Amino acid sequence: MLLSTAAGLRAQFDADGFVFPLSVLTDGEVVRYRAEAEKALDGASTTHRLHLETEWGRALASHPAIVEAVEELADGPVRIWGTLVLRKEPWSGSYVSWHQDSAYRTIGADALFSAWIALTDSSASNGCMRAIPGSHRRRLPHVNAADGENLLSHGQRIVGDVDASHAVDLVLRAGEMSLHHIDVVHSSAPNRSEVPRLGFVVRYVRAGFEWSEWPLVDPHES
Ligand SMILES: O=C(O)CCC(=O)C(=O)O
Repeated sequence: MLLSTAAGLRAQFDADGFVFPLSVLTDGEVVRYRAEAEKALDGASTTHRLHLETEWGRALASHPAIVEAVEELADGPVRIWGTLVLRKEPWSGSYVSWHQDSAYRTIGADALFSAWIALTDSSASNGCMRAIPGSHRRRLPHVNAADGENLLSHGQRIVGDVDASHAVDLVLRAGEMSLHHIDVVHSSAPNRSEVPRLGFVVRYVRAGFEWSEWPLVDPHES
């Protein structure tokens, strides 16, 4: 993958609907943000709005290395739309069903970019994100089918069978991130290992995007 240039990053993203791995945090930052995320979770599997409610959440979502990569992809300035932490305990059945992020947001295909930042190593054995290359070109019907283990708030899942034969494991080391398109089909499996999996997700929108439900944050003003 030619991720070292903005053109390479965009070409890969346009072709697959995701890019990874991009190294963004130092070891010290991983230790700090992981401790903060664990504290905010307080034993839960998910928590959100951390960029609005905590200083560390805003700092992480505004991290220059992360924002620079997203702005290269967007080819212009972005704003922070949302943040989310997702944790899987060792040996936990928590999973994420196959879905497109657009299923639960009325946002255009070209407006939102997600960064999934690994605060622990994230591998096939502890339930890393999986994505289907090229699946971002078509929006698919979804149904809400929440169950106790699905980490998605409404259990959103694609209707019918998903052909996952070409799915890619987005394997990341702690401190690396992947970027994904709002329409890429993705999921993650339960944690079948003795180590936790912890990810901090930031959703960015292009500057100028109209949104009135909550404030959009300029990462350059943090
Ligand atoms: O963390 C996961 O396993 C899935 C995350 C996800 O669905 C997302 O960031 O859009």
